[in-house]
Amino acid sequence: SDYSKEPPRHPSLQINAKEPFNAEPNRLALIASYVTPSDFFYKRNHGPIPIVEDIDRYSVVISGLLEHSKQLFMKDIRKLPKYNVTATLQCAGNRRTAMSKTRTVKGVGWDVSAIGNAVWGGAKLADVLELVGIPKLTRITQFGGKHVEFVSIDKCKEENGGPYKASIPLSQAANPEADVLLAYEMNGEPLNRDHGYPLRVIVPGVIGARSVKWLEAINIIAEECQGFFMQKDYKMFPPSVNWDNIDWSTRRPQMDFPVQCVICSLEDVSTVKPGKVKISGYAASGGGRGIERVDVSVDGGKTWMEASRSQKKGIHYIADDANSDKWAWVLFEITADILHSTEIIAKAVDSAANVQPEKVEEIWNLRGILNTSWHRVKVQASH
Ligand code: MTE
Ligand code: MO
Repeated sequence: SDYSKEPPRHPSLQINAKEPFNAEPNRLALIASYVTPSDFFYKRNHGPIPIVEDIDRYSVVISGLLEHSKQLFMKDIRKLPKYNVTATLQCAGNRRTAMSKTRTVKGVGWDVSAIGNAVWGGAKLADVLELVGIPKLTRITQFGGKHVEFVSIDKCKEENGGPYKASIPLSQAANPEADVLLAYEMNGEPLNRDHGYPLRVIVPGVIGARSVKWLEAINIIAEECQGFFMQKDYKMFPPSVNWDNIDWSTRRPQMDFPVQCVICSLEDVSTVKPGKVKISGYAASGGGRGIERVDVSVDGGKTWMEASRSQKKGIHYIADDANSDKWAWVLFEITADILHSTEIIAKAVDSAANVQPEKVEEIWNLRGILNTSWHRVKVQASH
């Protein structure tokens, strides 16, 4: 594999793996703004970053269970109505390092910043599919039905040098309200190479692994994608499953991400001056479920206070359904008196009243995905 032509990256990123390049911002940089600048947006790759030089010749071919396949160039995709969707992307491996502390798991280590919130600009996949004769759908059916597979141009070791791929149900892909995009912009700029230039899929509310970058082909298929990252990775197993008794076929590929909440204003462990301490971070849930509440404890979980939430930098209103971005995280904040050394905990509740597991042990899994356990940081009070 050729890693000699990687794009430049911000020097402050914490690099978790060099080749393929995997990096995340530090905690404070992550919550410095509601919309994450692309420089500070985590980068999660499985191979070298592809180079697309001739943008006029770049195309996406749609084929499979269709009467006629169709080749779309960038100009065809740009002709479709453009949508800007604010959506949080989270890697299923976010907070894996902490899960590994209980019992070792396999995978790239991540602290708490394998997540970011961006404004993605592009065409709705539902509009694109209409061009090949697939009518718009308005209901999501989870079982049965066809699937839409996304194939990239990158080369991954796990696919024996083949491209990264993933699929979602056709009922989601063809539903305009699911806001699945073929995105060519991130935060008002053309996508950069790390994030999928010139075109990527964005599947809001779903683990990042299904938002395929450097899209080259879309296949309409009868069964879900059989690629490595759908069938042999990114599945949630119970704690009893280990590498000797694993049967990948017993679980379905993970799609929606569960409710998550992280304190970013403090490292574990932090030293603070006794007195008022600001505690802030992010909370997000999958499937378009907004955040209903963020609870913070400064006495190790004995008592809880509700934090304020915001979806716009600087304006600290409690977001209500009417003006909240349903696919996006909320930033939370609370100021508390910390007089002694203690453990600070944050946990969120989503709009379906889903809560987070208290202990990481309860959700430990060998691939180290979906660590959504209560987030804890120890603070030492000292003058
Ligand atoms: N698409 C391709 N083609 N190759 C990849 O390695 N990684 C996936 C997804 N799409 C990947 C990909 C994973 S696991 C995640 S979490 C997101 O991209 C990360 O997107 P980002 O690097 O833009 O943050
Ligand atoms: Mo990921």
